[in-house]
Amino acid sequence: MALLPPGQRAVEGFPRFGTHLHHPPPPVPEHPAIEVCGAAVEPVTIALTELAQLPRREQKADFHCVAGWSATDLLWEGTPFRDFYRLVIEPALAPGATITHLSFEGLDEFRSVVQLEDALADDVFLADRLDGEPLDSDHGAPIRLVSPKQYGFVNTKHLCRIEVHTAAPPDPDKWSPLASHARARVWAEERHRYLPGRVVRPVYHALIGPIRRLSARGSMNR
Ligand SMILES: Nc1nc2c(c(=O)[nH]1)N[C@H]1C(S)=C(S)[C@@H](COP(=O)(O)O)O[C@H]1N2
Ligand SMILES: [Mo]
Repeated sequence: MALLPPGQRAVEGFPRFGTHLHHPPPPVPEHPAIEVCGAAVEPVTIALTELAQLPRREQKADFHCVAGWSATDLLWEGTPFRDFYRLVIEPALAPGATITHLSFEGLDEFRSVVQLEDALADDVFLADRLDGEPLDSDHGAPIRLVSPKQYGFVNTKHLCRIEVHTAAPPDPDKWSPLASHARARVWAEERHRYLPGRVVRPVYHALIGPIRRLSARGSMNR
C-alpha cells in the first residue's frame, strides 16, 4: 500500500466533499471561462476552448482532505498550472509587478489563497478530466485546481476566476481557531494556522462518516 501523509486514512472511491455539501454543484455555464484579475494585471478572460490549446499532461496523484481521508491513485488530465501562469498570466502583468499570492475562486464563490511558490510546483494542474472522463460536477466541472501536496481545501472546484496579489490578501478567518494553514502542505501536516494537526485528527476522523453519508444523500437528490 502506498505511504500516506501523517494522520491520513485511505477511503474507497472519491467522495464529493467540502464546505458546500448542502448545495447542489453550480451549473456549468454555456461558455465556461477563467477570468484573471487583480491590481497588478491587465484583466484577461480565457475560454476553456482556448485553454485546451495549451500544453496538456496526465498525472497520477492522491488527494488528501484536511479531515483525514485520502483518495488514492486518481488520474488527472489538464494543463500544468505553471504553463498557464507563464503563457496567460505573466504576459498580462504590469511591468515590474511582484506577485506573491493567487486566489482561486469557484462558481459557488468558494475561494482558496495560495502562495505563488506553492502554485508553481510542478504537480499543480488545472484539471478538466479525471480517470479518463470529463470532470463531473461532484468533483468540480468544468475545471478545477489540483494541488496534490496541499490539503483539499486549496483545490478549488468549478474554477472561474484567478486573482493575482502583490501581498497576502486579507483572510476573513484569520482569528478563527479553525483558521486554515496558509501553506496547507500535507506532508508537514499543516492543517490549521494555530492548532497542531495531530490535535484535531480525532475530531475530524469522527466526522468523516456522518459527512460522507450526508454527501451520498446529496448525490441521490440530484
Ligand atoms: N468550489 C469549491 N471548491 C472546493 C470546495 C468547495 O466547497 N467549493 N471544497 C474544498 C474541500 S474542503 C475539499 S476537501 C475538496 C473536495 O473535493 P471533492 O469534492 O472532489 O472530493 O474540494 C475543495 N474545493
Ligand atoms: Mo476539505
